[in-house]
Amino acid sequence: MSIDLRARLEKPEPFYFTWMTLPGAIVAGQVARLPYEAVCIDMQHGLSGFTDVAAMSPAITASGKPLLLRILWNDPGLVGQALDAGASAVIAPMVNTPAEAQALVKAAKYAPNGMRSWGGYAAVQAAGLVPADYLKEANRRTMIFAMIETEEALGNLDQIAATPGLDGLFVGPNDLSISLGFGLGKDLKIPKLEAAIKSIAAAATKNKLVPGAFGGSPEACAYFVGHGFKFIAAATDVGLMTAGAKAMQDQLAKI
Ligand code: 3PY
Ligand code: MG
Repeated sequence: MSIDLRARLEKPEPFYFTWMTLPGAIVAGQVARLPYEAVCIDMQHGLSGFTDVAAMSPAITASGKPLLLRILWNDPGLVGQALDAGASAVIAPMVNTPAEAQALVKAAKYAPNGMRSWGGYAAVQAAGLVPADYLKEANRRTMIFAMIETEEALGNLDQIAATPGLDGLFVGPNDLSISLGFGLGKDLKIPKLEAAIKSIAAAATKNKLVPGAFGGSPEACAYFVGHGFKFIAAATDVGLMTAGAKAMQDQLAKI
């Protein structure tokens, strides 16, 4: 059974996780053994489909670390499917309006809080509970993050952050930077972009939400932690492979 993500995120220490773009249960099991606290499978821009995720989920949760899923789109069917696959948290891209944030929460919660449909057998197994106990626990255990990554979402930030049942906000720095007209989010110090990122942290704190962000490098992680973010995608699988190869190549060049 994986750790209780919600209880862990009540602690002040940053929570760093990996971001998987590659499919495969063996790769997932290996990534889960790296020194990060959880594994997120990216179903929006990564290569994993639902059949891949179904096979990767037990390989990740067997390590005791939570599975997180960035879904393809904020669609109620995809939210339910991600939770049914055993995700402890769903990260939904491009949540731009309060109505979209409400729909996201509604799709993720069993009645009376929402309209999640029953049938999450992989989730029941991953939680190590009998079905009736999973039903009682699921609304509390599973966490929902809305990605704030457009100018439109920034305009609706206070209302999105006030959505009952939402657990966190998650910055997509690339899309946010593109949406604000600055291209890929390489320079997080551009004043308008940095002001937007600060406003997202402030909205999360005001509404007791977990502030999250896609980092992807030690520098970006330091930046986000410095701005009060806690739930951070520290590195992608391909990024770690590339960095490891580069570090070794630098050593080999010295032989
Ligand atoms: C973004 O930066 O836009 C993301 O969605 C993170 O991959
Ligand atoms: Mg994005």
